[in-house]
Amino acid sequence: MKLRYSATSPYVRKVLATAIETGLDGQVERVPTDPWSAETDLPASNPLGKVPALELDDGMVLFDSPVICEYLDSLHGGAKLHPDGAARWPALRLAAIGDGICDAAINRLLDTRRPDTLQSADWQQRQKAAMARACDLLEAEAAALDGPVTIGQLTVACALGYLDLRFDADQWRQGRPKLTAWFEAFSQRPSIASTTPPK
Ligand SMILES: N[C@@H](CCC(=O)N[C@@H](CS)C(=O)NCC(=O)O)C(=O)O
Repeated sequence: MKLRYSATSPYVRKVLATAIETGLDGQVERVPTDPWSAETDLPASNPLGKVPALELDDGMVLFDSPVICEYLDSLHGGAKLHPDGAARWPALRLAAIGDGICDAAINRLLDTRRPDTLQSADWQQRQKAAMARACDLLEAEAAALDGPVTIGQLTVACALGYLDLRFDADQWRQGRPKLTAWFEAFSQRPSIASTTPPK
């Protein structure tokens, strides 16, 4: 399997963390890819032009990180990151919150990179507010982050790591002691510690 990846993408990080947690890291060849490069051939793999994209040995390409993570989770016999039964929906809900933080953060970041005259303060504020509300929910529901590791915790950890990378000035830890403590502890896991994005 070949993973089209960029080292700073939180979605890619989640896929790499999933590969490590599932023991499949050695089977995933990493292909550095800049989705923003004019020369990139990424759209030939993923017409949406986004990383991550996972090229399988039979030629099929999987994209959108939740699909890739669930695929990797289907390939091993250990404890599942996408549990069945009652634990499934809380795990997927956490994952959706984490992915949503990333979506809002990237929307906001991309707007800050537009020419000044094209930027929208309202749009950036809307994304910032969504990020803050999602972090507030995680603080209020911090107990849900305990327990066996799932795709939910991995996604949230990658999202908070992305806030540290791109929106350090927001100081997401402020007023959120439970989430802060959980993140510091969870970040010791090899799957998270070894995938920290470069500053
Ligand atoms: N929903 C997608 C989001 C992927 C995504 O937005 N990736 C960014 C990098 S962090 C990208 O490749 N952007 C290029 C573009 O939007 O053209 C997923 O979960 O995989």
